[in-house]
Amino acid sequence: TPTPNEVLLIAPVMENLQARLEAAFVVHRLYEQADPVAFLAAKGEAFHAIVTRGDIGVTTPILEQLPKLGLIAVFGVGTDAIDLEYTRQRGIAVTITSGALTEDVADMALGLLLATARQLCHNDRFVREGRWLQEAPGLSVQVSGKRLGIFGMGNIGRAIAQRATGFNMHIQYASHRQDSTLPYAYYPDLLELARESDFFVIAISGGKDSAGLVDKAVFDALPSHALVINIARGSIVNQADLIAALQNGDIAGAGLDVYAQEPQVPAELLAMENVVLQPHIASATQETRQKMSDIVFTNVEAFFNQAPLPHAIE
Ligand code: 8YV
Repeated sequence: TPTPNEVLLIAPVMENLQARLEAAFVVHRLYEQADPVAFLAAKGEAFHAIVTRGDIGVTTPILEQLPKLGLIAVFGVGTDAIDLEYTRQRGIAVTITSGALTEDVADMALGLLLATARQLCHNDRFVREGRWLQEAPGLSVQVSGKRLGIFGMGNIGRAIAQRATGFNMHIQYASHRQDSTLPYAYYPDLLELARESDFFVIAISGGKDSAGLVDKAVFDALPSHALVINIARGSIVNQADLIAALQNGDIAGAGLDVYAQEPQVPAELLAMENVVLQPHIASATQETRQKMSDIVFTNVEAFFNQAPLPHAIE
């Protein structure tokens, strides 16, 4: 019997990964089907592996149309857009690009913090628009030495803390559990952490357990001079509460890479000078995206070779 080698691509990934997949397997692009439902009904049986992105995942109705599925290879680390209870039940393996993007996402957290506090984007506009010729630039906010609250102490949270150490910041965190090997102050209560933070960085995983955890109560607890940075998932923040907190002056600014409904960014945020906006690109460096591509390919290849999957999650 011929080895099944058909891969379903749920959303576009890096060009060279698509090319490598196409050279080795038969690839079908779900996002290019005029009628995806009819396509899956006719063809669903053929697919043993799918490739998708962390921010897109795959819906359970699609998985239900793929009775032979054995692998979901995720281009990213987030699994919040996949029902893992369902995949476990069916014995579908899930691989992620663990380790590849930690440093870049932590770099982006610090970049957003510096850009927001030191008003880099605002002042870039100030220079480009010729306003420097007419008036003096305003004063910004010091970063070094401040109290940094990190919500989430996984690999990315740790990498952020490590960088913040170089800025002599007082690092403290809230997380589902304390790690006593870390030299940072642990707050079991998120609101306590918020009260003691000049900067508040969100670095926990997305998903139903963390949905909406950063809401009005957190914004009220933060000092009014606080800056909020999110490099994790838009779903963790109640976006309407965030907008209200910025409008009311309950917090002083925000640096965001992620949003509730990407790529939609609310007009209220677009209009605010004290908000720095990025289009979900924390992991989007050439180096990291290449590593992510290699990891995805390696896992798909291992799967079809019936070899152990190097990046499977439990
Ligand atoms: C990527 C991400 O932007 O790792 C994740 O979960 O959200 C990001 O690294 C995404 O997966 C690729 O589009």
